[in-house]
Amino acid sequence: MLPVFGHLNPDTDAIASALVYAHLLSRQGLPAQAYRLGDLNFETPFVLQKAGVEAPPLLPVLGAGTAVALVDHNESAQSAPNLRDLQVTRVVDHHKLGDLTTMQPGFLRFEPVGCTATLLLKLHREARLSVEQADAWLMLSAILSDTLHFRSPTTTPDDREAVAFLAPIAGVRDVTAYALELFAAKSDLGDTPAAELLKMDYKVFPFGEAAAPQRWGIGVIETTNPGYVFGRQAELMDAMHAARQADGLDGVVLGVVDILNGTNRMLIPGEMEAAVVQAAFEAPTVNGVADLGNRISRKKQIVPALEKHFEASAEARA
Ligand SMILES: [Mn+2]
Repeated sequence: MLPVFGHLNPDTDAIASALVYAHLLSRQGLPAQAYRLGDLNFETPFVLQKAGVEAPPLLPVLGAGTAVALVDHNESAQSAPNLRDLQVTRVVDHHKLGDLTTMQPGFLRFEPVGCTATLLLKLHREARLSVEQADAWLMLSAILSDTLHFRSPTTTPDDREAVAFLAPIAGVRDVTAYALELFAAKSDLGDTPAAELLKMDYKVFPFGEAAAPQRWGIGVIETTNPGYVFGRQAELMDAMHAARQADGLDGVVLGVVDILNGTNRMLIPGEMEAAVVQAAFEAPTVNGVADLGNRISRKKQIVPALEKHFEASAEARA
């Protein structure tokens, strides 16, 4: 069985795409099994219940050389800890290419669309396979989640078309109402400890050149209720300081995205982060918060600006 998995700190796309891709490969005669690389967030159990699908099991430790398929990520810092010893044979992803290498020629499908599930629908069509109802639920939900129901600048016409195609198969009559249910589930954070909130949708990115490498942890909380998150600002700041130290990072930031208004106010725990965010985004930090306006996409707006900033500072040093 080919293990198929998405990134650490999985979001709905990472889980749904692993399940759908494993099912698609199995239907095509390549037995595959979906796994997850961490606990589910608050939105995904709602999606799985609607789809009538069980959560995939946690990825066990895989022996060196095991063939694996990746979905919704490709960078080793966001993957299984021993990814470099594994044999990546397939990747379906919509993120920038990171440090991926393969031992053999592989099946790689990368497109700058809003969601991995949009690419999985294309793979169904290219294979001339019908889409089953549970898979339609999973893909539809992942696309609505990743694109914030088309509010994210990562949204493409392909994502919109995929949702229009999948909704009747899933049996969703009112996509807008379903998206709001999804966002309500995502925003129901309860009394989750701050350290968990920080890491719920959190990725580590390497920046800069080899001579002066930087590793930053970038978390995002997408919510319809940002007031709740800012009510816990002090605890979150403590959790960010702790994560920076424990994980040996150069910076940690946490974007708080107001889903319905399409705005991002980022929590900035220290002076170093504040200086970088000022330089990269021209956004001053006031009382620990930098207003990034409508820059709500980590992959399309936050990470590229930081990458550019650290490249420019490397050039300035050279
Ligand atoms: Mn995704």
